Amino acid sequence: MSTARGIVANSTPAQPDQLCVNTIRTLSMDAVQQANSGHPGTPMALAPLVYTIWNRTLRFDPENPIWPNRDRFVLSNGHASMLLWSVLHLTAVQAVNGSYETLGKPSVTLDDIRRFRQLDSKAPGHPEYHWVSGVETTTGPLGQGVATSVGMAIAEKWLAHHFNRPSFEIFDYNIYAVCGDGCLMEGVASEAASLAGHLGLDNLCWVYDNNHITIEGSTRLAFTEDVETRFLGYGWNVLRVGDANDLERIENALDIFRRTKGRPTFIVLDSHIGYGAPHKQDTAAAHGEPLGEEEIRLAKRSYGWPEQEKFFVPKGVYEHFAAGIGQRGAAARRKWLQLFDAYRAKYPDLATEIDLLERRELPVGWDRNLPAFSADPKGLAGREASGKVLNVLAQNIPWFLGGSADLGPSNKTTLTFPGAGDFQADNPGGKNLHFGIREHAMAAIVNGLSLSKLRAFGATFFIFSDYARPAIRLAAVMELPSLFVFTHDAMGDGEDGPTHQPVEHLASLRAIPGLTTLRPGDANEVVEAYRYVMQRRHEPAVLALSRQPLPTLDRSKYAPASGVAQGAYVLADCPGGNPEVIIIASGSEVSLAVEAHEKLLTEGIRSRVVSMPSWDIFEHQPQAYRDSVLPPNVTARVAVEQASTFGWERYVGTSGQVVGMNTFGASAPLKELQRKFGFEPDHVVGAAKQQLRRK
Ligand SMILES: Cc1ncc(C[n+]2csc(CCOP(=O)(O)OP(=O)(O)O)c2C)c(N)n1
Ligand SMILES: [Mg+2]
Repeated sequence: MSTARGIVANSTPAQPDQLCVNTIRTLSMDAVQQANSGHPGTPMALAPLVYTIWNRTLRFDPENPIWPNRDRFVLSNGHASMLLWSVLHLTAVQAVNGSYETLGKPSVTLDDIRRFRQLDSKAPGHPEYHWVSGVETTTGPLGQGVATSVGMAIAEKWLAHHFNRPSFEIFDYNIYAVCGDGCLMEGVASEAASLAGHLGLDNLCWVYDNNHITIEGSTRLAFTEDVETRFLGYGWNVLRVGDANDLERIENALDIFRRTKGRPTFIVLDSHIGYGAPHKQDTAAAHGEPLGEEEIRLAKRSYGWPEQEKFFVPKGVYEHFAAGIGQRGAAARRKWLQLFDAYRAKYPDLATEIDLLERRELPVGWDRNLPAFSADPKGLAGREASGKVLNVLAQNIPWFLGGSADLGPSNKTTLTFPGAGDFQADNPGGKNLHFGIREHAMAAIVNGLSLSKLRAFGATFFIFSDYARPAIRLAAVMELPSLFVFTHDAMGDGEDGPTHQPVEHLASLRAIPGLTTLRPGDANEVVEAYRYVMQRRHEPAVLALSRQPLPTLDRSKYAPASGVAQGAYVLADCPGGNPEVIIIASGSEVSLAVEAHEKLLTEGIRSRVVSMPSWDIFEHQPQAYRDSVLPPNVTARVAVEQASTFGWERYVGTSGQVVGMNTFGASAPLKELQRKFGFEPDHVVGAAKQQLRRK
C-alpha cells in the first residue's frame, strides 16, 4: 500500500516480531488518543528498538523486576513513556511493593494503558520510579536519564569489583539507555558522556533516536553539530543503524556493544517520528499531540492492522514475549540464584552485604567510632568535621562512596584511609569518585548510584548546588537516599564575593518536598546530621557546611547535639525554662545566637536559643514537641541565618525579626561582612530587645 507520503506498509504483519512491534505502536497511538494528551510519534518510531532490546537482548526477568543482576533499561526521552508502558505490560512485568515483595499482579495492566495519564493509572505521563515497578529511574527532564545511567554503570563496575570472585560473576549486568535529540542537547548529557568515556564504561550503551525532530520543528533550527564525532571525541565506540525498522541490524549493533571492551557504546539510530502516519510522519506534529482518529486509522492500515480495533493485542503477542524475554530472563535469574546460593556458602559475609545493601540497610557497627568533639571555643569547620565523619562511615559501610566535583580538598570529602583509592577504569573498586567540574552530572550520577543501591554522596560548594538542582529534585521525586555535601555554605569565603556566597539556596532547597536539608551548627551537630541522614532509606539529604571554624559548644552546659534528629531543639535556655524571647539559628549563626543569649541573660532578659539545623525534620515532629521548642505564647522571636530571610516568618511570625540576607553579599574578609550585614552579638541582642519592646 502506498500513502500520501509514500510510506510502504510492513509486508508480513503475521510475523510474530512485527506483530509485537506493531502492538507497541498501536497501543501507544490509542492511549495518547484516548487521553487526548501525550507523545505518540516516538513510540511509533522506536517500537522496533525497544522490542529488540527487550525481547532479544535484555537479561531481565519480568517475574522479578528487582533481581540484583538484571540489565537496566532507561528511557531517557521520558515523553515516549508509552514505549515503556507497552513493553512492561506485554512482557507481564510483575508489581513489587516497598518491602521488595512481588505482589502477584502485573505492574501495568491493559486497563492502566487505557487510562494513560489519568489519576492513579500505572501508566502516568512520564516514567516514575517507585510508582511503577520495572521503571529503573524517573525521566522526563531531558538528559537526566542518560546522565543517571552513567551512575548505574559506575555502580555495576564497583559492585562487580567488590563482590565478584573467581567463578562467581555475581554482578555482570549492562545498562541500556535510549535518548533523543533533546537529551543530547542538554549539557548534563555531555558532562556525563565525557566522564563515561574517560572511565571506559563498557557496560553502558546509549541508543540515540536520530529523527531530526524536536518540538519546534527540524533540528536544523538549533542542532546541527556532528554528534557522532562528538562521541568519538569522548572516547565512545560509535555505531550507526541507518534504519530504525531493521531488527537484525539493531540486534547486531547491540551484540557489538556487548563484545566491545574498554569503552561505552553509542548507537545512532536513524528513525522516522510518527512512522506509518501518512500526514504526520517526520514532522513535529507527531511529537506531542494525539494523531487524530483518521490519521490513526491510516497508520494502522499502513501496518496491516485492523483499523477499527483499539488497544488491540493480537493472539500470540503475549506468548511471543513470554518465549523471548520471559524464558531468557527466568533462566538467567534461576542460574544466578543458584550461583548466589553457592556464593553464600563460600562467602557468607559478602552475601550478607548484598542482602543488606539491596534492602538499603546498614551493616552492624555502621556508626562505630564516629567522632565526639570536646568543647573548644576555636572549634572546627563544618567541612572538617564532615571529612572526619565521612572517613569513618566509608570504612564502616563498605558500599558507601562518593566524591566531589573537583573540590575535594576544599570540601574535605576525600577518603584518605588506606585502600580507599580513586575510582578509575583500572581501579573500579576505588571509593573516591572524581566527577570533574560537572556538578549536574555528578548529582544525576549519585542518583544512579543510589538507584543501584549503593550509598553515595556528591560534593561541591553550596553556591554551585544550583548547577545540580534538577537532579537533586529528581532524587526527592524518586525518594532516593542520595547525599549532597555542600560546603562554603554562607559568607565564610568572604573575599570570593557575591558569586560565591549562597543566599537563596537554603530557602530554595527547603522548598523541595521530601528533601532533608541540614545546616549543622558545630562539629557535634555535623556528626548527628550524618547519623540521622544515614538511617534514612528513602530520602535525599543536603548538608550545608561551613568553610570557617565554628566553636564546638560545651555540651555539658548546653543541650546534647542529638537534638539534631528532631530538626530543632532547645540548645540554651533561661533558668526555669520560661523564655520571653526566642532566638532561632542554624549553622554558623548558632554560636552567635548563644553569645547574644548569654549577654541577654546577664541583662536579666529571659532568652532561649533554638538550634534549628533542619526545617524539614522539625516539621515532621509531633505538634507537642514543636510547641515545647517554640511555645506559641512566646511571640518575641528572632531568627539568625546568613541566608535569604525568605520563609522565616513561618517560625518568627509576621511580627518577628530575621537577621538574614536580602542582597548577594560582598567581597571582603568575613569579619567585615559579619559587621556589615549584622551578624554580630550586639546586633542580635538589639533585635531581641526590639522584639520585647514591641510587646
Ligand atoms: C529539560 C527539559 N526541557 C524541555 C522539555 C520539554 N520537552 C519535552 S520533549 C521535547 C523535545 C524533545 O525532542 P527529542 O528529544 O528530539 O524528542 P522527539 O520529539 O524526537 O521524540 C521538549 C523540548 C523537557 N521535557 N525537559
Ligand atoms: Mg528528536
